[in-house]
Amino acid sequence: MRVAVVGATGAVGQEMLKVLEARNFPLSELRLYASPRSAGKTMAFRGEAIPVEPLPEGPLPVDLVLASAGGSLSKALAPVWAQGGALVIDNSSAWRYEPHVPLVVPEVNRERIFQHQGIIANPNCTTAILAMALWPLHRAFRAKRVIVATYQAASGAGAKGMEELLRETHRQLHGETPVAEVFAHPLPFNVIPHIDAFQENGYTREEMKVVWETHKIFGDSSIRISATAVRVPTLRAHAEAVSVEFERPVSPEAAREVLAQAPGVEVVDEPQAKRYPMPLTASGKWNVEVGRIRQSLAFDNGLDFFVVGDQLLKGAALNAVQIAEEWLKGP
Ligand code: A2P
Ligand code: 11C
Repeated sequence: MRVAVVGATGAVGQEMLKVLEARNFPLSELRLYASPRSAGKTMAFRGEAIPVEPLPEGPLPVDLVLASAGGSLSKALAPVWAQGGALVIDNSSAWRYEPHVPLVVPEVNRERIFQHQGIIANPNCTTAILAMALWPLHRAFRAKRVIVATYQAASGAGAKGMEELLRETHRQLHGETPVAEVFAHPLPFNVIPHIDAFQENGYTREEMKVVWETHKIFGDSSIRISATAVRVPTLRAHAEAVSVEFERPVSPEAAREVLAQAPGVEVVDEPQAKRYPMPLTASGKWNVEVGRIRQSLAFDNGLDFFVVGDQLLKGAALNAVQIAEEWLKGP
């Protein structure tokens, strides 16, 4: 298995290398691609320094492409890589909404992997993290309505977003006027209810991605979903406060039992011991943390809970590598 990571030097690309190494992915050759700006760099993998190559315009000499270098690049080049014989697992939003492109969280819709026509899309991080907790509950109790408010880390805006948060925090602590280039406003000591572009319906594209992608991954467009997506000054784990109305009766105890059996989910729900999901504890973890599970005061058959996942891992690199692993295992 010859593997390419496109966008290897980015926030997600760097995690892809770490995940491939940590999970001992069966690859015979690894090629790393980025922009010409990264020419001359090397990256460590299994004790070797692998050169970062400028991305060529044509096909890549590999069997699997893990791409995370932005939507416009994937839109133009993913079909070229696929026609060259590689399976492309694309982390951008370029292909997610094409009917013939599977959009996959393996714990939810693994079977879709085997219907690919050369490209498989990796979901938006906010959606993937929500899906990990919502899917097992949906299977057990049938979700009717979902209301979610997010607390999204700087890493969602890539390495530049993380750098801006650290740099501007430092500047602000030293009395300098903060500058916002990546984010719409200075992020340190702030929260910004604006991620991606505003749509005609008043929601942002990030908020609509949660709706569109959850429907596609679950194969069920009947669930009514509303989201408010908010950027907060954390580095790399997204948190989400979720309220769900179910068709069937539900209790926090029953939900905890279901979630305790769900792969990729860790129930962290001992409030009296100050144990609940947090970016601080979820960062660097493969599992998403779910807790604060309680009966809704607003809905009959309703639950409120809090889910936190590493945006760069289950929200991006880990999910992409898991799709590749499942593809290798076969249907
Ligand atoms: P580079 O580091 O050379 O700019 P992030 O989302 O963290 O900003 O990362 C984006 C990734 O996509 C980086 O690896 C970046 O490489 C890569 N990238 C951006 N533009 C291109 C391009 N035109 N060709 C190849 N890689 C690109
Ligand atoms: C953010 N969720 O936190 C975005 C980043 O559709 O893959 C990922 C955007 C996407 O800013």
